[in-house]
Amino acid sequence: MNDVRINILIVDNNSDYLLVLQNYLELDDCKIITARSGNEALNLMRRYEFALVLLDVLIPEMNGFEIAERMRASERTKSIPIIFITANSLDQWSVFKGFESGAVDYILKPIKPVILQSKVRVFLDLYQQKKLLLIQAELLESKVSELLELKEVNCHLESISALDGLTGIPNRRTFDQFIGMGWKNALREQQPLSLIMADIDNFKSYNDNYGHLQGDDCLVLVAKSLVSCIKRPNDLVARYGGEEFIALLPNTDKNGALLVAERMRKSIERLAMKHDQSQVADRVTISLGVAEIIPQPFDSMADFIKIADNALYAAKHEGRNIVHMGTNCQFKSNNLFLPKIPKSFRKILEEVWLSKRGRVKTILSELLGA
Ligand code: GH3
Ligand code: MG
Ligand code: MG
Repeated sequence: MNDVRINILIVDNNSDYLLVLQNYLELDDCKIITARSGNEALNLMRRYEFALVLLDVLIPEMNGFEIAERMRASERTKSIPIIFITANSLDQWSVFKGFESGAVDYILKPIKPVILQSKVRVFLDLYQQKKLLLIQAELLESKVSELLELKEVNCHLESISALDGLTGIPNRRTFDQFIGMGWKNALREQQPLSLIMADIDNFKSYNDNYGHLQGDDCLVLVAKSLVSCIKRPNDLVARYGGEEFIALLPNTDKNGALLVAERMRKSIERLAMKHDQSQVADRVTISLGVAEIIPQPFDSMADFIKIADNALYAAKHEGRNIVHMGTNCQFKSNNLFLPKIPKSFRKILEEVWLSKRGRVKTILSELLGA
């Protein structure tokens, strides 16, 4: 077992006196080590850690003050507190002035055990407090660096995460990337692009009735079932948020999208998950909104998503557990130039854009600048 006692070094050339001091300092938590010369003392200080050094001032060859000077010169020993033991009067106190205050004291011979013990105790307490502070500082430092590392890992995971943590299907970030690509392709190839937005009916009361954990299980099953309804490799079903899901169907027109949406609605119904509090059925159901578009140069993707969202809202309004087809009549481009361009002129511009996409920006700026 490791010796956890605190080391105290006593330096005196007189063996009898060393014995006396040793006897005075028989403290349970201390280990007394002795040295008879300055060199022996400095060697011991290089090998062991000391909480305190008791130095007799009058040692031949290297006296107590010289030993102390050498201690101050070394990084390892410079902060070890010293108690000088002197037979002389306080005249010598001026010599101590060069030392750091608080780390040095003196005791006069003949030594009274009580005085020696109380002085030593003060330094030992200081040493223990310093040790404790060091341990706490190290602990704090390692906790801080642990936290920083964890934060970095979390940021990284979040930035690369493409899947929803609960359901394991693509998350909204992935959807945003896919719709961006799908939109560009549909615009370039002038192919239809469809969206289905689905939302679980009366899901709040499902949670209230069966608890959040069962609510989570329900979300996982719904997600799985919705994914099983899409068949083409380029289709994507993602968790859009809470109990909302979204499907992106490239190269799919209104009829195709309605077919998939109805398949989704039925698949959830067929799961037959009991929902006593539903206003619609005895089981979990979903409502769906569908949007379709062949994007044009000035169309806005955000408005397209809004159409699906509005269609979903209409499905809820019409009684839930149904599919509602959105209309593009509320479709508005968010392009800032548009209000200034007459409708007929816009059609021409769009045609120009489709045939000469590379130059359209220049043409536009020329036209609008004129
Ligand atoms: P509506 O038919 O109009 O959609 O009604 P609703 O109750 O489904 O809709 P509302 O927006 O009022 O409530 C949605 C609820 O979905 C709120 C919340 O309790 C639940 N929810 C959202 N995300 C989670 C989730 O990750 N886990 C669970 N268990 N519940 C969720
Ligand atoms: Mg809902
Ligand atoms: Mg909702």
